[in-house]
Amino acid sequence: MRVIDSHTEGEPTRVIVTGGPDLGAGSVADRAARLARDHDDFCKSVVCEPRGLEAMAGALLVPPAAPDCVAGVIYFNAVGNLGMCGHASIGTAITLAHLGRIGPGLHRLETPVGIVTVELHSDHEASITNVESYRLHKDVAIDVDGLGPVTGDIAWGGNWFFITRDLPCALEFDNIAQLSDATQRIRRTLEARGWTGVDGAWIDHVILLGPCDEADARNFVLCPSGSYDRSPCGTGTSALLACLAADGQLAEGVEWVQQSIIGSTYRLRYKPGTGGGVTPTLRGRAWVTAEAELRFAPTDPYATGIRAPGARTA
Ligand code: PYC
Repeated sequence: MRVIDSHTEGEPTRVIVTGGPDLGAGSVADRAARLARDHDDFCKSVVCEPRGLEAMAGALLVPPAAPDCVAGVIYFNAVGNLGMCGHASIGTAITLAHLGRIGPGLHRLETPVGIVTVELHSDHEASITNVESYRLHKDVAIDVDGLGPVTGDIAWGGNWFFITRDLPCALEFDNIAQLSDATQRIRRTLEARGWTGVDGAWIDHVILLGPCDEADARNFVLCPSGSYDRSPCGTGTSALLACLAADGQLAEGVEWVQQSIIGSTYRLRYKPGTGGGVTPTLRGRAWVTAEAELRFAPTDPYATGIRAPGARTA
C-alpha cells in the first residue's frame, strides 16, 4: 500500500494513493458507507499504532463519480469514517500537488458529504470551501460531572460539534491533559443526556473556545478517538462560523483567524449558504512529511492496529 503523509498546521494526514480496498461503483458517499461497513481492519491498519497514531486522519483516494472532480476522497480516523475533514482536505490538496496531479488554481474534490472546492495557492498552502455548515441547537445547558454547568451550541461543519466558551482551565499547551479530560466528560454527558446531531448522529467532537491575543480565538478540539486536533480544525471552525453568523457576531466576507492549541492558525471567511447556514472557506498550510509503502506481514499480530479493549467504533 503506497501512502503519502503530511501535516496541516500540525495535524497529520495519511493519503492512501494505491493499495486500498475495492469499494465498487457509485458515489463517494456510497463507497464510504461500504468502507465503514466492510473494511474496518483496513482503516485501523492505516491510522492506528504501530503504523499510524491516534491523531492521524486517513484519506483514501478513489475515482470520483462526479465528472468535474479531480479526485474522490474518503476520510477516516482511528474510530471510523469522518464525513469531511478540513485539515485532511488541505493535506490531500498538497499531496495531489506533490504528485503532480494538480497545479495552482481551483479544483473540486468529491467527499462523502458533498463536493468541496480546493484552491491551491502554492506547494504548501491551500484554501478549502467547505460544505454548508449550520447550527442545530443554541445554548444547550448540561451539568457535567466534575465540571459543573456547561453551556454550548451544537453545530455541523461536515462533522458534529459541541462548542462551548465555558473553560475548565486556560487554553494552554501545558493543560492538554486537563482539557482532554474535561472535553471527554462533556462528550459523555451529551451522550448520556441524549443530545445528538441530525438523525441521532453522535456528537463526536467537542470544542473549547477561548480568547487569544494573536487571533480572533484559540481552541482546543477533542476528536472522536480521544486525541486532540493539533490544527484549528477545519470542520469545527466551519461549525463555529455558522454559530457566529447566526448570532450576528461575524459578517459575510469578514476574516476570522482561528488559533489551535499548538499555536497554528487557519484564516476563514464565509458566504451565506443556500439552506440557511454558511459556506465557509478556510486557508491553511501543509507539508509532505513522508512517502512510504506500508507492509503487513501475515505473522504480525498488530497488522490491523493496536486496539484499546472496548474502544468505540462509529
Ligand atoms: O480539520 O476538520 C478537521 C478535522 C476534523 C478532525 C480532525 N481535524
